[in-house]
Amino acid sequence: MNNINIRPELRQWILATAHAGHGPQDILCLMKDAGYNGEQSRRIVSRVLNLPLASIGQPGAGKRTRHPVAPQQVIDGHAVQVTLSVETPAIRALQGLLTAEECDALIAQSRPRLQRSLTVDVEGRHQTDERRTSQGMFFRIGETPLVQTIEQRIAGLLDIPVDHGEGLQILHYLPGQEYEPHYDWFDPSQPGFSAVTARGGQRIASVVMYLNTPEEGGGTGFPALGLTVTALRGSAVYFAYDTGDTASLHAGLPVLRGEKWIATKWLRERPYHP
Ligand SMILES: O=C(O)CCC(=O)C(=O)O
Repeated sequence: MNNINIRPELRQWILATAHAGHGPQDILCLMKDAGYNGEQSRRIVSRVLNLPLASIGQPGAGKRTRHPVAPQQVIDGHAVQVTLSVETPAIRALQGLLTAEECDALIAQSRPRLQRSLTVDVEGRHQTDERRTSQGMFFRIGETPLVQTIEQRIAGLLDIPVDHGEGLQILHYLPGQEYEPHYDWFDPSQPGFSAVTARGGQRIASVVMYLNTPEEGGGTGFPALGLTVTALRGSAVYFAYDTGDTASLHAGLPVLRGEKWIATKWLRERPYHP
């Protein structure tokens, strides 16, 4: 390792890429695309960024969330019950994450701003997509006192700083609308991967909060596990994943009667500054 010879241009590129917000994992992927050997890249990145070799390229190199522990977590005086736990992948059904008043206020504040929901294509561009037929909108981080309160509650519950979160997203589904099975992590083999992970790195966990109770349907399904979490006002499902974790496949199941409102929080391994 001491004899490793690193070209000055490569050293400079690694430092600039790290400075732009990419973690060691992203840098390894880019080096792999450029034809570098995996073990050699780990040693070079470890040396240039002055990080222990053991922490480079291993799962969990970025910040991870702490999974809530049953039966209850109290965050700043607000009690959240853990009513279901799956260990692999880590999934928790959480009761009482939001109060009824908070749910109603989020619906009222977001309703005038709803637009057709989008997905991210393989190039990292936003597109309308027949697999996702809801309407939605994003709050900016800390946009309102209520949004701030919820962001801080999630950060406390999962032990991850608020700035690792993407803006809170509100979604509204009518009967027949759904989000077909998908992953929330970004696929490193897609050409748009570096663009979508340039800020904040990879997604590591999601929290889907139910703002109302649909009359029928509209749960969140995990088809690889045969699990459906029922959408109940004020409750939520939290799930964490590694890149490539196929068990985290999930879907917003079609609403059969009534409507469904949710708030989604996606969390990144590093600070996400829009
Ligand atoms: O609607 C749901 O229950 C899940 C939503 C979802 O998977 C997403 O927004 O990524």
